[in-house]
Amino acid sequence: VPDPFAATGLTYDDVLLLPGYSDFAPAEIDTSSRFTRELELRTPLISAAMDTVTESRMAIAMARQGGIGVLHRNLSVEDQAYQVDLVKRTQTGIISDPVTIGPDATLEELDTRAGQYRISGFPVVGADGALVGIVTNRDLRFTPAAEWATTRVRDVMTPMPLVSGPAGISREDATGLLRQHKLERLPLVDDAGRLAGLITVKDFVKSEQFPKASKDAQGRLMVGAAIGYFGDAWQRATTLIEAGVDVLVADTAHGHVRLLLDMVERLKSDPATRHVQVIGGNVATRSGAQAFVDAGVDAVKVGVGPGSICTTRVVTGVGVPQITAVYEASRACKPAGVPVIADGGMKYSGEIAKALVAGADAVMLGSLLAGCEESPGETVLANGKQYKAYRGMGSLGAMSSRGKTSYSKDRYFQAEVTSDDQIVPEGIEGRVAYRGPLSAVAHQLVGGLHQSMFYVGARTVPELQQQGRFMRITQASLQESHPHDVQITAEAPNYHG
Ligand code: RVP
Repeated sequence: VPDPFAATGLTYDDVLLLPGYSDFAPAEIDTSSRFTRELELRTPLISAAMDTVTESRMAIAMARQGGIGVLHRNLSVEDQAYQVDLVKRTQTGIISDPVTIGPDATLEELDTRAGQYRISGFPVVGADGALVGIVTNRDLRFTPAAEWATTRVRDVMTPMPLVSGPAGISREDATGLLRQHKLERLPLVDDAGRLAGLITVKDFVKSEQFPKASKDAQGRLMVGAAIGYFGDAWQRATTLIEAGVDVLVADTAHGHVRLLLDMVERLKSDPATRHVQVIGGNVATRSGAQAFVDAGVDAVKVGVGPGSICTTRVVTGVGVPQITAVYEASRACKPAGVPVIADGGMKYSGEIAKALVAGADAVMLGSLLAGCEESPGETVLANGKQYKAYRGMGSLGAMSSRGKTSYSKDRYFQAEVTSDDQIVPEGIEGRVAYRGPLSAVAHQLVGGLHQSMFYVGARTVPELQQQGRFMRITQASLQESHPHDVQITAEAPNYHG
C-alpha cells in the first residue's frame, strides 16, 4: 500500500532560485512569454477577474504595460460586454470602428454619449454611413445648457468638407496630416465618402508612450473576460465575443468539473466561438490540468486556495500548495504545448520567477494590484494611511445580494442558493494599502522579474524555465531572506513587512 503521506506540497516561501552564470548584459533581457496557445505578452502579468481588481480602467492600464486584464463577471452580461467595448476602443493608433453620432441627435444626447464612452468628439455620420461632419465637446460650449434638448448636432458641428484621410493611410501620412492642419482628429473615409475609421492625436501619442502594449491584429488593446458554466454563461460568452474580447476565462474555484469542461469543449468547437482563446481553471493537480488539455483549452489556470483573500483551504480542507500545484499542472500542459497561469498567492515580485521556473508561463495577481489607482472603488483613509477595499469573489459581500449583483456565486457552485444566510463563503473582505498608479506597481514587479532573470542567468522566459533550479529552504532561511534585526525606517516601493 503506498504511503498516503508521501507527497509534500511546497509553496513560494518553501523555495529559492539558485544563482546562475550570466554572460550577457541586463539590457538584453526579454520578459515576453506565451500565456495562451496563440497569444504572447511582453509582460507576463494578468490582473485577476475580481470586482475589486479588474474593470475596464485596470484592463486598459494592464494592456498598456504589456500584460492583460481579465474583466470580472460579478455584473450583468451587458455591463461586462460594455467594459470590453471600452477597452477595445481605447488607443492605439487607428480606431477602425469609432463611436459616431447622427446629425439629428440633440446636444443632450451628444453629452450623454460623450460621458458614456469617455470621449470628447465624434464623427457625425448620416443614415447612409457618409461622413457629414465632426463634433466635439467644444462645440457644446457656445450653446446654453437649457437649449441642449432642442439643439441638434447638425447646427453646431463642423460640417464637410473636412480634412480626412483614405481608409488604408499609413502612420507617417496620418501624422503628416495631423501636424500640417493642427488637427485633434483625422476621420478616414472610403471611396464612397463613408466613414472608415478615426485617428486621434491623443491615441497616437499614447501608442508611442506604451511601446510594450498588448495589442490585437488591428492595433487595439487586448482584454480578457471571465465567464462561468451556469445559467446564461453561453450567452455571456457569445456577447463578449461580439464585443471583441480576446480571451475568455472559464473561471471557477474548482475547474475539474464536467459542466465546465463541457463549456470549454463547446467554446473550442463551435464555429462561432472557436477563434477566441479560452483559459480554463482553476485546477491544482496533473489530472485536473490534463482534463482541460483534453477539452482543447488554450491555457490552464492553476490555484486552489493560495489567494490572499481565500479561505477555501480552511473551509473545505482542500487545496495544493502553489509551487507544487503549478509544477503538477505543467506536467500535463508542457507536453501538449498549453501554457500554465499561476493564479494567486503572490506577495512579492520574486515569486513571479519562482512560478515561471515551477512551470508557469504567466501569473495572475489580485492583492498586489488591488491597491492601484485603476482598480475599482475609492481609496479610504484609516489611521492616517490610504487603503482600497479588496475582497474574495467567494466572500459573503461578493456572493450575497448585499451587492448589486451576485453572479460570482456560481464560481463557488452555489448559484442555486437563494437566501444570503445559506451561502457558505470561501473568501473574506478586507483592504490593502493604496499603491498609486499601475504603471509604478508594474514597474516594480517587472523590474523584480528582470533581476531574477539576470541572477539566474536567463535572457528569456524560456531560458529561465529551462535553467532555473530550486533549493528547498527552512523556516530559518525564510527569516534570513526577509529584512531582520533592524527596524525599517523608510518605506520601499516593493517591500511591505
Ligand atoms: P491573490 O493574488 O493572492 O490576492 O489571489 C487572487 C486570486 O484568488 C484570484 O485570481 C482568484 O483565483 C482567487 N480568489 C478570488 N476570490 C477568491 C475567494 O473568495 N476565495 N479567491
